Amino acid sequence: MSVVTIARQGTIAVVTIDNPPVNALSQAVRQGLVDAVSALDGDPHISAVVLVCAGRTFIAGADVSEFDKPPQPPHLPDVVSAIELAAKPWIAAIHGSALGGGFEVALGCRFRLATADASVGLPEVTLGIVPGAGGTVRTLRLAGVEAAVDLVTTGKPVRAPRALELGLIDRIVEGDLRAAAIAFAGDALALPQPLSLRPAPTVPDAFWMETEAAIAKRARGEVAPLRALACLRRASETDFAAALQFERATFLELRASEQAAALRHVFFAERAAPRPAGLSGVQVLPLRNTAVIGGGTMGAGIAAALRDAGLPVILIERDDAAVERGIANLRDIFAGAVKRGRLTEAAAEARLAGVTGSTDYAALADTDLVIEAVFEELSVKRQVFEQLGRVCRPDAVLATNTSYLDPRAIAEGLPNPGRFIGLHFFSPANVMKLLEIVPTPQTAEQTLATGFALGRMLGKVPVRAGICEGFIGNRILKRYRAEAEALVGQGVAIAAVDAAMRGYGFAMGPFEAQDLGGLDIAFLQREGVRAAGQDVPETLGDILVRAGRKGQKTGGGWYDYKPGDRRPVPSEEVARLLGARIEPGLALDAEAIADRLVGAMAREGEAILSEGIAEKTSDIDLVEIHGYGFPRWRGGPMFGTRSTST
Ligand code: T1G
Repeated sequence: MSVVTIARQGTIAVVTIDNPPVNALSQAVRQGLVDAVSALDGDPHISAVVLVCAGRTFIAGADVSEFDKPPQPPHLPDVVSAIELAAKPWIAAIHGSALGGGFEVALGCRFRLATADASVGLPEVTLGIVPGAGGTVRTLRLAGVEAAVDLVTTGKPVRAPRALELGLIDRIVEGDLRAAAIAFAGDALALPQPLSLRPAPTVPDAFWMETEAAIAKRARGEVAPLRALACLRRASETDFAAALQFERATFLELRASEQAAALRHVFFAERAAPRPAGLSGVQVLPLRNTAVIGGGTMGAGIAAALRDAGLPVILIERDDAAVERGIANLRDIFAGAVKRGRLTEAAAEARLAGVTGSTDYAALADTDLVIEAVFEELSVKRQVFEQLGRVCRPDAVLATNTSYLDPRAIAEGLPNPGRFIGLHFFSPANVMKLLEIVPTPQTAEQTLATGFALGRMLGKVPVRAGICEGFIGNRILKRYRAEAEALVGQGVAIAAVDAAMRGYGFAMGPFEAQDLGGLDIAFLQREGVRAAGQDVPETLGDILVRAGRKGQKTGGGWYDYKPGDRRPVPSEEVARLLGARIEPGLALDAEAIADRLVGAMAREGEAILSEGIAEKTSDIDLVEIHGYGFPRWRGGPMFGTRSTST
């Protein structure tokens, strides 16, 4: 079955691409398009051509799975040029997403029509590359410099209404897209000039200088956004052919880069994570209504995530005042989304209307899924599950959001333990993508599959984790922090460690991050383990917490902070407090510091893998990227040479 077919309706030809799942521009699709141009240019009965796609979306881009192979002709720039300079005008009819090469093909068409919920974009920089088929050169001529810079260097798609405002599309179509496009093509069209023949807009040098500085600050070592900007400047300041050649050369160079390989690794790992091969075909339990026990920061965040997915939520707290506080936390979350333009007022009200506050567990008699998010104390959690075991249906999925306690201890004595599972959300739970799914040995496969189905419904990156202290992410975080403290103990300055990890691509170094989150959280966790009789050596962080230095919230932690100023200042008190524990003498440059810390993460990842706590290295990479800010364009601690595992 050809992936590109031609139908004729009067004098209008309809070229349909049908290449599931997302009509990616495989070699066969590219060849089919070139053949269609030849066939239709030679057909005297045809006056115009409509390009549509079958399935759920317009062309989603070049076929990312072909990037590891040498490019095969016909090359996409030639395909786009053939369409653009065809004797008959082509009209792109866009539904779903026209992304990357898909939007570049649409830019080769004389007109672009789209459904209201469609989006267009050039996400290439998110894959470590730049557009490779005229996206920078044509977008700049179509929508101007600033719009092109925003679209190309951020990689963020725009929805049809915004695309129409920017001139990226010509019309939003209601109803049947194919019919509307055929009707549009049948009108006497005043044909605009092909984009390749239009003059390029220019801007003062200062614009490029300022934009480059802003992107460099945001990119933190990621290469593609800056190279995309260079392509756009070429597109503005040289002729079309020269700019197209420069763009193509940049694309081919970056396509072979380590950062592009890392970003492709993450792209495919993210798409594999929500559907583990071992669970395909396992029946999922119903997820129609939910409940959250605990309306604090985590509980309210989880409830907000459930509401964002359209699921009704019963929010249970211990008394009316706590219920009110929980509802108020939710109201604040949605109000913040309205303020940031992510929700309308009406949508925020609807989110809140779907939450029922209660102190009565009997309200959960017919709830499909209950997520416990109460204080991180075993006896408190066990009390919650003792009540849930009494009032909930035997097939209701009961989950704990614990981050450090053993789920087996929490579920001890629970009737029907097969329906119990750990669902470890990361704060803020309605924003952070990572969800660690932690089955106990008694968790039924159906319950595990339901956990992943919930992850898909919430738009999370779900990763299965085995039971150990800290599961995958917090266990690696503990190792990362210990290695950072070891460097300080060997004489490396605290600020040098943080600067090195920011230079590696983290938003913050390990010590700055602890000051922001609070040193006392991990301190209390260590104290709990000590109280249970385990020997946990005193850490440098313990010394600081015992001295009252818990981080920004106490005016000082690893650093000092001036009142009202969150900028970290190296602390003489810290030097005094830790002096006895520091053997000066180790001098490491930033790269060596980063190698030490990322190497420690990778070694802990190897242990996690060998113990079966994680199923594959890419899962560990996803945990670090989506839970702990590991720079995405580095692929994760296990990616590439850092991991010896397959
Ligand atoms: N190539 C190959 N496979 C792709 C693909 C692509 N571009 N996009 C998606 N898939 C697969 C994906 O792996 C999954 O496979 C299935 O399709 C459904 O994807 C020359 C060089 C389009 C918004 O970056 O953003 O063009 O797991 O789960 O949530 O300048 O896919 O089912 O086997 O994500 O509905 C630029 C990437 C490429 C778009 C749909 N294009 N894709 O989201 O489905 S570079 C992109 C997406 C380029 C040119 C350059 C999303 C989507 P499987 P999914 P979805």
